[in-house]
This record gives sequence, C-alpha cells and structure tokens, in this order.
Amino acid sequence: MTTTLDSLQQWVNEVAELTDPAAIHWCDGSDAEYQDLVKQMLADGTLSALNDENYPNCYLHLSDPNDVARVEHLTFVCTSDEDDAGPNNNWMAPAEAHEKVDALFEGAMQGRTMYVIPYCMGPIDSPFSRCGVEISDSPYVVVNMKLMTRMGTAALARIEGEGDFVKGLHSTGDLSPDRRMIMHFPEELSIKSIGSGYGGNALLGKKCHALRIASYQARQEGWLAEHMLIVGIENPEGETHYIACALPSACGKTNLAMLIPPDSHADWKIWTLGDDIAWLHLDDEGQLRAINPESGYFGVVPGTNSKTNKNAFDMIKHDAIYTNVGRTSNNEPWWEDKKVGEPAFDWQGRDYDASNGPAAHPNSRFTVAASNNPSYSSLAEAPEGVPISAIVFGGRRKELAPLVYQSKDWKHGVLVGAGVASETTAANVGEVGVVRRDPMAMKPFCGYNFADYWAHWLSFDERSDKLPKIFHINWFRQDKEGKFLWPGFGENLRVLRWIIERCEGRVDAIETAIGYLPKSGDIDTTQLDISDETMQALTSIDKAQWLEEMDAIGEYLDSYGDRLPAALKAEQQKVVDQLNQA
Ligand code: OXD
Ligand code: MN
Repeated sequence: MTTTLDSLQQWVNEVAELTDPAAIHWCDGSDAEYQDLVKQMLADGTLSALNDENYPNCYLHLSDPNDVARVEHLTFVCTSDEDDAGPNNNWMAPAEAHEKVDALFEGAMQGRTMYVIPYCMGPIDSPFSRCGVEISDSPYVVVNMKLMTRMGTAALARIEGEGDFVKGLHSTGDLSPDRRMIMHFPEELSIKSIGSGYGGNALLGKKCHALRIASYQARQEGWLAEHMLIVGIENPEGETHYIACALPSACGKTNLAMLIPPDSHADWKIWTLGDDIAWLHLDDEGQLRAINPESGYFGVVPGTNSKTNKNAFDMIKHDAIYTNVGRTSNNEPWWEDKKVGEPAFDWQGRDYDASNGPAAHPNSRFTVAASNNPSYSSLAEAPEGVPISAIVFGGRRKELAPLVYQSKDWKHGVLVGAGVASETTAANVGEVGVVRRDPMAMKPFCGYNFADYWAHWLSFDERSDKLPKIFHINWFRQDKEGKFLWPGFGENLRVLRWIIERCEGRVDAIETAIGYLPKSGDIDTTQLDISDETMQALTSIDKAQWLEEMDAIGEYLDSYGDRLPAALKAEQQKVVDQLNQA
C-alpha cells in the first residue's frame, strides 16, 4: 500500500530520508495487521500475554520506568509569534524547534520499521472530523492507534479525497528524558514527538492533534476542541440529555462517562459518547453539538473495580492493552483497589514487594476500543454529533468549591471555566496533589494563548441564543479528617439530575455571588446515607474563602496582560463586588 496523494508520499519519503528506517509499513488498520503486530511484540518482549481464560486477547506492556506520563515541561507550542502560544505554553521559535528536534530524528529509525498510520478523528463520514497521518517507529503505537482511532484504509481514502491532513512524526528515540521533545507547529498543522512511547506523548491523534492542534484550528474556524467527556443521561421517561464535561486529567472523566446508576436510580440509563475529548460546533439553528474524535479509551487503571466503575471493569477483561500494571501469580493484571486477587509482580516486572511502592504505577493505563464499553452509545457514530444541554467544568478540590453550582449566564460561565483549579495527579510527570490553575481543564492542552481562547469562548454568546447552560462540579470535597463528603461514582447521577432539571427550568435555585446553588432537598438523597449537615456543607459557600479565590483568579487572569478580554475581567470584578455586598 502506498498513496495517490503526492504531498503525503513526499512527506513519507522525506521522513524516511531523515530517519533511515529498515522498512516502511503502510497501516491498513485491519484485524490481521493488529494480530501480526501483537505476535511480533510478543516475540520481542514488548508485550506479554495475560491469562487467556479470564482476560482473552489482553496484553501487558511495561514501559521504560522513566516514561510513564505526559511531560508538560518538554511539550512546546511553536508559533511564529511567542505571544500566540501564550504564557500557558512552553514556546520555541519554529525554525529553532525544527532544527533541534530534527537533529534527534536523524537516523532515529535505523534498524526499525517505520509505520505510516493514516487516521480519522471523528466518524469517517462526519463533516466535523479531521484526519491526520502519524509516522512512528513503534508497533505499540500502531496497535494503540488501532484501538483509539478510526485508523487505516478508510482514513487514507478520506485524506486522499481531501488533500490535507495533520502530519505527526513520532519516534521512541532512545527513551532518554534528555532527548525527549513533544513539539507542536499549529501554523503548519504538524507535530514532532521523540523520546517517549507514553500515550499522551506518542499516540499523536489524542492530546497532540485532537486538542493542541485542533484547538488552534477550531479558533480559526469557529468551533471548540475541548478536554471533555460526552455522556447521555436517559431518564425513566426515555428522554436523553447530553452533557459535555471538562475535568482535569485523572479526575474521573472515564468513570463519569460510563457511570452506573445506583440501585435507587435503576430506571435511569447512561450512554457513553466519549471519555476525554469533545469537538463542539454550532449547527444552523444555533444548537451546540458534540462529536467525540476518538473511538477508544486510554484510561487510568488503578481504582477501577466492580463498585467504582463496573462498565470499565468489565470492558477491560477482553481485547485490552494494559500498560504498567502489576500481575497476579496466575498472570492476571492487578492494580491497587482492584479488590480481587493479590499482586505477585509489580509494574517494573519485579517480584511484588510493598516497600517498592504500588504494584501498578498510579498512571498505569488501559487501552480499549469504545465498542468494548457496555454503555457505548451508537450516536457516537452520528456524523452530526449530539445536542449538548449543559457544559460542566470541574476540578479536584478538598475545600472551597461546592458539590455543584450553575453560572449565571454564558459570560459568567466562561469565567467559571477560566477559574478552574485542581490538585495535580500522576497523569503528568511532577508533583502530585498541589492545587494549580487548569482553566477549562485545558492547561496542558490548549494550542494557543489562553487569553485568545477565552475571547473565542466569549464570542459564542454573540453567535447563538440557544447555548447550553454552564455548571461547575466538585466530587472531591473532604472533611477535616480527610474523608470525602460526597460518595461520588454512581451517586453523581443525583447531581447530573439537578443539572438537567436546571436546564429544563424545572427546579429553582439559590442565587449567590458565585452562581446558582441547589436549594436544600433539591438534590435527591433518598437511600443515601448522608446527613443534612453534610449536604449543607456541600452546597454552601464560605464568603472569605471565595473572596480569596476570586482575588487569586483575578491575579491569574491579569498575568495574561493586554490580550485578556476585558469582558472576562469585568465578570471577575462583578463576582468580587457581589461577594463584598453579600
Ligand atoms: C489523559 C490525560 O490521559 O488527560 O487523558 O492525561
Ligand atoms: Mn485527558
């Protein structure tokens, strides 16, 4: 297989010249190709097979111990003008970046096969989908891309018809963190990533294309590329509302996207459209619609069990790739909080010894096709996407942020999104548990200056009078002893119900300076062991703490200088004034 598209063939030739591979393989995305690559990786030790009886077609990959997470400090947005990348990104001038990274790519594929991976982000026949080609020397990347995207012949046909595509060049290089770079060239619609095989750094369709490059394109073309799950909530009457929800990495997006209704809500249904990324467009009627550009999940494994997320627990029992989990003595994958089995080996392949730390790396991952998911919505294939009733922002906050609140209007909602802060997690290399600003959960993923991004968000207000309502959630409030106040997981449906009732104007709320809070009793707590005092703590605000928070948000916004939209600062000032009057 090669291509009829000259620009693609020429780029493949140039890359081959630079990287000097032993062979070139054009991926067709077939099951036979997947099986061949798995066989090859089983033979060379890149993968090992897991217990075939209980985990059929499941494989384990143990990465280099220095290559287990995204590396924001080595991730760059390379625009001609530094201000276009903004203070939210590391920046390098494009010419310098190409020179630096190309030097690392020189001869990098010697003795290896170079895989050409055409992929389509979004349903093949959707006008909102965008295509790319990843060139990689990693067969692990190819099999993951097969599970995560629409990859192969059909994508290539679309690319050849359209003529344009995002160019993503990847090599695992020598896996040295000193020679690792994840470079984005949004003006050229290209990505160059070397030195890592980890998902977010190496599966270029995901964070690199579908968020960083796509967010840049989306601004130019009038849509939004967001770090959001998409979920459908069907009530007992059979009506389904779709919400898009932005939460920082490892804050439970996958769990929320495939939530299991608790026994008290047995007649409700949840439909998963996506667990990580949403592309949002206004349709001709001004309705915001979403597609999920991905077709698989790359989720955090630890904590997944039959109680926390039965759908995920079941869907990773077959046809899954595990990365950096431990193993039991009978060769089943094992992770902390799995609740069944015992670890015999850890994520580095050593005999398990608790003094070495957890058996599974805290950022160990599963990769599965979305079709494995019992709650998968067939509308994930709908070319026009689904109508979004509510946009929900959230973070992991021990204190301050209530369980849920609603913004007063779209502009205030943009401030709520811009003000998101969350405790850091193991999804990125670095300190865990420190609160940092993560506007719209996009801090690691926005491919341009946040000031321009907020202006873009604000501009939707002039384009439609049917925009979704905007909310903020926090499942992670704790008491003084560090105990979670809210049970979370399936019980979060109770909060989603309030959100939908607000969207439909079926329930009143308490107006406060920070937005609308639920009235006592309006979040259904039947069959839930939670006291009125706890509910009160979860649904009220502390004025002094919020004044401090709004000051911190104001200071953060000011750090964007002249490019910060005045309307956003005005929204922040309004909240401060109202808090002072309250
Ligand atoms: C992810 C992340 O892997 O956000 O989805 O880090
Ligand atoms: Mn994510």
